[in-house]
Amino acid sequence: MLTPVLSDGWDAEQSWTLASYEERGGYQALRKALATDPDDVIAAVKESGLRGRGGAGFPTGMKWGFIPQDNPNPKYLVVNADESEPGTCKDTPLMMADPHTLIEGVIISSYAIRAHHAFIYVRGEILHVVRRLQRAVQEAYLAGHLGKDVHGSGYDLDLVVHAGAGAYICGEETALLDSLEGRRGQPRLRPPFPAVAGLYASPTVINNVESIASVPSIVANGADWFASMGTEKSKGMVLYSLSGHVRHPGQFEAPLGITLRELVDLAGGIRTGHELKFWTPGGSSTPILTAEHLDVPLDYEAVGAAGSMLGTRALQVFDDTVCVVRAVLRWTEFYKHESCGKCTPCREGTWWLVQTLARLERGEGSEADLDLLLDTCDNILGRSFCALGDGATSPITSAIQHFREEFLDHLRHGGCPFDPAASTAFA
Ligand code: L3W
Ligand code: SF4
Repeated sequence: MLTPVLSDGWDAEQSWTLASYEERGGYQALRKALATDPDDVIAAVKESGLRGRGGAGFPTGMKWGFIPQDNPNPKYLVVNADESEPGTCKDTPLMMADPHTLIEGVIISSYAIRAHHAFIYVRGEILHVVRRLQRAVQEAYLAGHLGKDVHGSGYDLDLVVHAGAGAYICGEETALLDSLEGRRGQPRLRPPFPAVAGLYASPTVINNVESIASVPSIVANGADWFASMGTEKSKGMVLYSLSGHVRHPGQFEAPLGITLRELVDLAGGIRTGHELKFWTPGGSSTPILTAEHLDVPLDYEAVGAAGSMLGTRALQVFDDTVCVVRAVLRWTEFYKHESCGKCTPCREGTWWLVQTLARLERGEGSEADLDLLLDTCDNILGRSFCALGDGATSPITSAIQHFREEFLDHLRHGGCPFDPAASTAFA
């Protein structure tokens, strides 16, 4: 196993303080970057193969390269810290344990794209994280890492921590921008992509917390070092969040391409006396997989070929005590609740999905309801304005694909065949 990069300092005493971060070599990458041409920093990130850690895996350096430098408007960097995908819980521990890695990444990334204003858009509900970030930003200003003339380089940067108001849709990048501008968060039409017309209609890079936190180590150790980890097209170390029925749930840093079997071993195995039934590779908006897929390398390509998406590497592990119909119903209720209402397929479709699933789960539906579910999904997928609608269909279609008989068992049984008391996931 390789040495952790992102989580390396998490066990240090008071790891979140500037003193601890600097003791571990923090802000040296910033000094190195400031002595480098911004275009060379972009080139290094491109060569490293870093891909966005927020779910889509879009190449980070390429995104930075889209910023039109001949556009006279200001350029902005926005960090998407609105982590709220069910099962996803990697950015919050990173920001709590090591906020300065993120801040150093923000400064280097802003310098590279020639931005002088940056924002971290963080979930308002996680007040402890908001406070930790604000304190760390204050420390960075006092130390001269932020503000006017950073380290005498002539480069100025202001960084604002902005607390959102708790809507999942604000993790969608354009809804996030609307929210940051003070409006109700709803997705915008793309193109134009934010790189061309983003915050205040100006060129804007939006990256996930983990993507930006990976930048200092790339600058410090070089693109080749980063590219030496992972697989051919999915490079680097990442955080995997294991939750559910493993003995020791938590964050595990490992290279892209590790398998769930290896990660479950690191997490102490499936709880005693039970077997893996199904799991999500990247949160609830990625199609579920089963024990058949334990040896699929967790990289963008292999998980895609297995019929799912790597997403945010939120590995929710469910054992044989869990009713898949109930699990899918719970996720669908989430999407119905979080649908922003802008487009009809998602606003109406998620409501109908919940009605049909709930009927099946109670054992009151009919076999035709499975076709109705698939038909409703078909009318949402690819017809919704943003990825939320598409994501809502993934757990349903994949659960019917892998566990059709279990849906029918509810009808034969006249209710859930599982003893709810035995299912701790939904107790
Ligand atoms: C300029 C082009 N920029 C693409 C940029 C685009 C964005 C990035 C990826 O969804 C996924 C979603 C969820 N010129 C560009 C361009 N870009 N073409 O590249 O874009 P895209 O559309 O592929 O994905 P997305 O809209 O960023 C993200 C999935 O992640 N997901 C959910 C995660 C949830 C969280 C959370 O809780 N906050 O992260 C999990 O799998 O379903 O498919 O920046 O602008 N020609
Ligand atoms: Fe809003 Fe859902 Fe349409 Fe996205 S797909 S714009 S969340 S209604």
